[in-house]
Amino acid sequence: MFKSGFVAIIGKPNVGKSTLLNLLIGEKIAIVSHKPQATRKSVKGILNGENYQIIFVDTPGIHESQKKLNQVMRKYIDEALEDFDLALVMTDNHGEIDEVLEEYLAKIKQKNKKSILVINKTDLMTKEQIEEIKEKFTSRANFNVILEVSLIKDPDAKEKILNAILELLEEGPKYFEDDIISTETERFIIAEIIREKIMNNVAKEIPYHVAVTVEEMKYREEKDLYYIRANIIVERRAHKMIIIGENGRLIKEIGKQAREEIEAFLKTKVYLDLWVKIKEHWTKKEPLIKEYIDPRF
Ligand SMILES: Nc1nc2c(ncn2[C@@H]2O[C@H](COP(=O)(O)OP(=O)(O)OP(=O)(O)O)[C@@H](O)[C@H]2O)c(=O)[nH]1
Ligand SMILES: [Mg+2]
Repeated sequence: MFKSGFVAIIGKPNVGKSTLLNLLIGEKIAIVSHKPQATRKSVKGILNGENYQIIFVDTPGIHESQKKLNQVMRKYIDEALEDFDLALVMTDNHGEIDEVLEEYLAKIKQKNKKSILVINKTDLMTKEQIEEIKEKFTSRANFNVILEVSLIKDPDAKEKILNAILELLEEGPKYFEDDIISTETERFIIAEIIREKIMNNVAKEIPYHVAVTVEEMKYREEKDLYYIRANIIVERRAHKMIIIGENGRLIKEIGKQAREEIEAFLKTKVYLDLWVKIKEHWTKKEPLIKEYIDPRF
């Protein structure tokens, strides 16, 4: 029997959803940050086995805020929960459940879909804390399976989660060709790699006002490298100055880290040309948000 299905990965920000997607797929397709709200749109990853195909949908962390950018991000979570076969609800050592997460748990229940609770980051928890979190979640929703893992410390975390998913998935068709691991474009993944380096190198709130778009990407045969030109879009002049840094030091470091990772991703040499542009109030304007966070628009 061939099994397949769409698995929506949902949870509060920073619980490890994107870490899980990358672990399951075996390649880095989603960015990871110690800062919350790293993921801004849903990212699909496809895992093929001999008798199965699983399409994982990583989503932005569930978070209540009236800010326009957050509202657009929420739409991606809603979209992922429009049509799915199994929900993988993830939490971490904080075990946070708030009203919005409860809304989504209710939605899963109402759709009568199967679900798995993954309690992640057990490396940071005592047994008692794990039990407390388990109780908190099971008193609010029914899960078919509950798993306790540390994605970064348990060598068998991937196998545990994958086996639980395969148990619950039903017979289904192959939706994608075998050689596709993601439906995201190269340009999107490259822009995200750059944004990840900004998130992890630039202090405080600034990364929340930053978007990255890849404007040009071409192979230069004579030099045997990819020329990639990307814009780092900020809202204010002060943010531009901070990202550039004294004598351009910070942007150089961001560029170096991003280039190395893009080279590993494309498996070629890369010349990365970064430009910081100011677009006032872009995080308040829906058409601009969509254009900047999702190359489909
Ligand atoms: N200690 C510990 N940290 C972990 C574990 N799994 C993931 N992390 C870290 O948790 C942070 C958040 O991980 P992400 O995968 O970006 O979390 P996310 O849920 O996708 O976050 P958003 O995209 O913001 O919603 C990163 O710094 C990860 O390295 C774990 O098992 N233990
Ligand atoms: Mg994420």
